[in-house]
Amino acid sequence: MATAATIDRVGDGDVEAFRRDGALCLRGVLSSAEVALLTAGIEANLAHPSPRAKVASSRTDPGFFIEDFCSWAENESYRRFIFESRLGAIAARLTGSSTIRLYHDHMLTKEPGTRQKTPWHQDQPYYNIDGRMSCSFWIPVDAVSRPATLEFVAGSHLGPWLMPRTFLSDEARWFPEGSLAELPDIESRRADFPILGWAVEPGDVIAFHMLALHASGGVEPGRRRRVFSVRTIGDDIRHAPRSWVTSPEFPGLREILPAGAPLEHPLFPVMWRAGAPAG
Ligand SMILES: O=C(O)CCC(=O)C(=O)O
Repeated sequence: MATAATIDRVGDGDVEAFRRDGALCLRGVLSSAEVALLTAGIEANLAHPSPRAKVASSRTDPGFFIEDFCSWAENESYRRFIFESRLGAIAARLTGSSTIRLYHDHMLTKEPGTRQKTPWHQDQPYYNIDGRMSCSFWIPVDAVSRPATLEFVAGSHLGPWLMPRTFLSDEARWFPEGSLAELPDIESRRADFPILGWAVEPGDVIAFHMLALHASGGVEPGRRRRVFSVRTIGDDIRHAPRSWVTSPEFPGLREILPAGAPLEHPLFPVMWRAGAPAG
């Protein structure tokens, strides 16, 4: 799938930006065939959501925000996209890892006119993993405007873990109340934070660290915002079973993979390994 036009897109400056800011936009990384493959995967997913799918907008929202998780094993287009694109190689370069595994996939579609914003949060406190070598990709198959796109607080991935809460009802269902610092009120003091964000086109990919604080806007009437996220993990990531239900959940994993173990398990297949022949 990777073509001459899609290779050698990640330079030293990109690696520096990822490590300094915790997020960067890589332009034109995907070919039109890869975007078409991913679009087919998202449409198949929307037509047949898994039992893990969640509606993340309220009933009164004029649009609709739907998320689904961990669908790669049953969605052939997702599977081909994840394992045949250069995302694994890019994650290896950005994180400095010798092996990149898939952690999970996450579809996030906002239909036209969705008002529901995605509140500021870090991803890793919702997960069952410790370690720093992480790279998630936020991959739109539709053009996304600057007001609707994913935004980041630059450098926040270097700071502490912050309290994860439910997006709609603001409840602490993961770490117990008081056990992590609360998020600052970024929206009411935006000028005080180094906020990054990029309007994006199909083919562009946003890469970010799982501790980077991020949020997104609603979408304009008449514009869909279909996004697929590929979450990848590198060399130092370890299993951190929790006493609560993580998002996403990996049922039964705690019984077979001890705390502190690398995620060397078929649930987390290798996407890229140093020295392996290109596929
Ligand atoms: O797409 C969105 O609105 C939110 C995305 C997000 O939070 C993520 O990919 O971790």
